[in-house]
Amino acid sequence: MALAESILLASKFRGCLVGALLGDCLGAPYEAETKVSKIVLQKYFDKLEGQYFKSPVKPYTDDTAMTKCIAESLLEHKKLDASDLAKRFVKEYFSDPRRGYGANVVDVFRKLRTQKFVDPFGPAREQFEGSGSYGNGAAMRVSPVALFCHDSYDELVSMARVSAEVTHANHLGFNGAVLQAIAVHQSLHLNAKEGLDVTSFVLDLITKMAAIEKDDEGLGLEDPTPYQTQLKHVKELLDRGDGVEDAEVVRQLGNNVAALFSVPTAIYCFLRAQEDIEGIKTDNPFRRTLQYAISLGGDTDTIASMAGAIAGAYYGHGAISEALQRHCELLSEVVKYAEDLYVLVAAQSNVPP
Ligand code: F2R
Ligand code: MG
Ligand code: MG
Repeated sequence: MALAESILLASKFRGCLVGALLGDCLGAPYEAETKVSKIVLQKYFDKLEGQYFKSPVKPYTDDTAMTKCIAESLLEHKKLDASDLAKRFVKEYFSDPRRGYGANVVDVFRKLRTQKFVDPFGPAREQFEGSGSYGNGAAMRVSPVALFCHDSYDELVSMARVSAEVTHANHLGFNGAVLQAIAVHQSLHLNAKEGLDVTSFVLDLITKMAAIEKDDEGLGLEDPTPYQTQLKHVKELLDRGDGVEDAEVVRQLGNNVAALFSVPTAIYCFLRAQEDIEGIKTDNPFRRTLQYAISLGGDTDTIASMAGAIAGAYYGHGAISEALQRHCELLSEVVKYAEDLYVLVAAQSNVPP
């Protein structure tokens, strides 16, 4: 790989994790609001970007706390070690529980601690009377896996799934994480200077999810290909351009804590924000992605965080406003995780560090 390409890739690694952090920190104040006024959000972002605005740091939530655990585990072990990951999730939660964790995932942490991590997947399988969680908690934290597996698609798919299964045993929970990881991976491999073919981006995701959802054929599901169905809705909405009302986006794609009704939404936000969006005044498509994701309401921190990870991996760190970044708690640590992951990946794949 030429030096210029390696500089770009390093910037994409930072963009991905910083993008996820910004979505979480800036989206968190609006989490669970039904709909967020675009006018209010415009003022919020303008103020944060303003030269003279000094505010307390915007705290991160569980999305970033768990992303941090995955990054640290991969950096230390240079592979995905499910027991280590489980221990880190548990330690992180019990040392800093007030980060807005999912209501039920906390039961997994308690059980893991009680059984002393003998079976890191066991407690997740017991959730919801054995059906497992379909929440988006595994998808929201998966970005470091996509960076770590930059060079290997097959490894990406299996590692994203295993990282998810420590807490999310339901096929919708872990496949949501796999889809989010694939979307970040696609962004990493595209050059923003060449422009994005949004249709190809979605069609590629549909093709890849077809191979993954094949595994669920024996489950007797009402819709055996739920993520492909949602991604087809994403494509239909994109085909209709800027005229689609927010209410319709939420009705078709969802904006809640279920992975099925938030991961495709985050992908749509990134793709729709390639073009201007009515009511959002910025020339910066990264900022547009976050502002639009938050404006849809619902699970704003998580949808903005997932959209931010995909957008940051596509545009790179240089496209993200420094003024917005400096409001976020944990920024320097997150940048360091991205840099260290890049060095690790470069060392393993003959890329200039
Ligand atoms: N928990 C929140 N937000 C609540 C408000 C926080 C507030 N701002 C505050 O600070 O207090 N956000 C975080 O949770 C989401 C990720 O959740 P995760 O990790 O997937 O957790 P869990 O508990 O496994 O699933 C979430 C809920 O989904 C429903 N659910 C999941 N599987 C189900 C199943 N098989 N059957 C029925 N329901 C199921 C449950 O209601 C779960 O509690 C992110 O938004 C993160 O930001
Ligand atoms: Mg959160
Ligand atoms: Mg959330």
